[in-house]
Amino acid sequence: MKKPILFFIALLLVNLIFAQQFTPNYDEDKMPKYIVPDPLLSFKLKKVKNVKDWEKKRRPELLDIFTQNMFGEIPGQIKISTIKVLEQGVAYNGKAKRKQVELHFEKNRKQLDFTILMYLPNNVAKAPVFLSCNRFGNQSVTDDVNVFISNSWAGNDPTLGIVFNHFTEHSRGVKVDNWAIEKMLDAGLGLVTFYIGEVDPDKNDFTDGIHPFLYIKDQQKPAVNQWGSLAAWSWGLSRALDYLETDPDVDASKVIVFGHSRLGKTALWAGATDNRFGAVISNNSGCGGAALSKRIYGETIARINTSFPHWFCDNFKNYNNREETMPFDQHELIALIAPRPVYVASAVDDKWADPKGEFLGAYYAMPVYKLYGKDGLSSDEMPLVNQPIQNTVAYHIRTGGHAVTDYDWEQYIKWAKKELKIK
Ligand code: GTR
Repeated sequence: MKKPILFFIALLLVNLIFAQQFTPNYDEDKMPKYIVPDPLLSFKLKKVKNVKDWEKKRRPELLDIFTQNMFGEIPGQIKISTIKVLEQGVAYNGKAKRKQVELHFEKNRKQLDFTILMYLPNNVAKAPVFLSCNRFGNQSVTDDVNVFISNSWAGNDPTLGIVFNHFTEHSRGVKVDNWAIEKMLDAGLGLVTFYIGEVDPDKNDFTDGIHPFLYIKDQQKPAVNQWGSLAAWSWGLSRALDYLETDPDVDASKVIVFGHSRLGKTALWAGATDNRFGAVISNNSGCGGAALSKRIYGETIARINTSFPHWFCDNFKNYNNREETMPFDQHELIALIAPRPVYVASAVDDKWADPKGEFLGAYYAMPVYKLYGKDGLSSDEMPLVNQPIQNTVAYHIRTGGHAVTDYDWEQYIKWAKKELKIK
């Protein structure tokens, strides 16, 4: 057998054994001693003293390290070829304008389109909006029968209405509880969403979705420093924003990019890479999101790279079980969003995502926000449960488990209105 094949088989075996043996650490006393890298100290050990140093020197080197070693770079540009408004109507008892818009892409003899579902408050001329991708199809976020069933691959799950890898009518509304659409509308905000599977199906296969658009010659998968699925979904969020900038019914300067869990990681990356997003919300984003990796609490880098080898670029696997060697950590991902408002939220029972690590991720981003004179978290003590801190950097931990609840949305709406001065 050839050496690379043997190496690959050995790697597979190690990963399999590791996946079976993994027992998460949930004990603060068993955590290693770790040093949180100073976001204001450059890799050449130069201290950042002002916004100019940050923006010209430190921010670019941090963005680069996250790009090359974690999320992966996008090796080219893919722009929207055509926009088609598929459908428009009225929904939620007249409270909302509904639009379904198809974005079409063509490159490298490939074609792809994804459909954006929008609900905009009927009484607002140019609506601020929450923008998020979704995991179970546009039809899953609402009971509205006029919403098209998202097309494209989805993992089989008859309980969620997914049969033969496709959504069925049974999947309509299965996730309504996660999307407080009427609360948003009542507050004068809209929701814009699209299904991640139409951009890049959530599986370890890079022959489908958007990645092949930028392959050269016989390339089968992204190179070690090139985009994984999270970066692809975040690319989708930026293309959705390209469209929103052309929609006269939307205030594109007030687009709040939101995501839960794997999509919380995606939202943070979108906010870091695209400064047109007005604000960012990470709900229970955990490992690879807001939680500090160096704590080794709950899900770890080796574990996430084993369960979801396609989410990050291959270079990220260099840190499997080697968190102490990382010259960066997740608070610096949050710092890349500064000075724009960012909200990190956790849930008490969501230990896998490391609530304290998520809080500290937001807390240690503060020096950069302070450079801009922005307020946030003033102490490394976590706030009490259900007692949000809502400054430019905001945080809450609520009762309950890994989910997006009405409580979460009530906080996000209140905070977004204050931070983005929405009337
Ligand atoms: C988990 C994964 C987490 C989180 C979650 C989700 O299995 O370990 O990192 O992203 O999935 O997205 O629901």
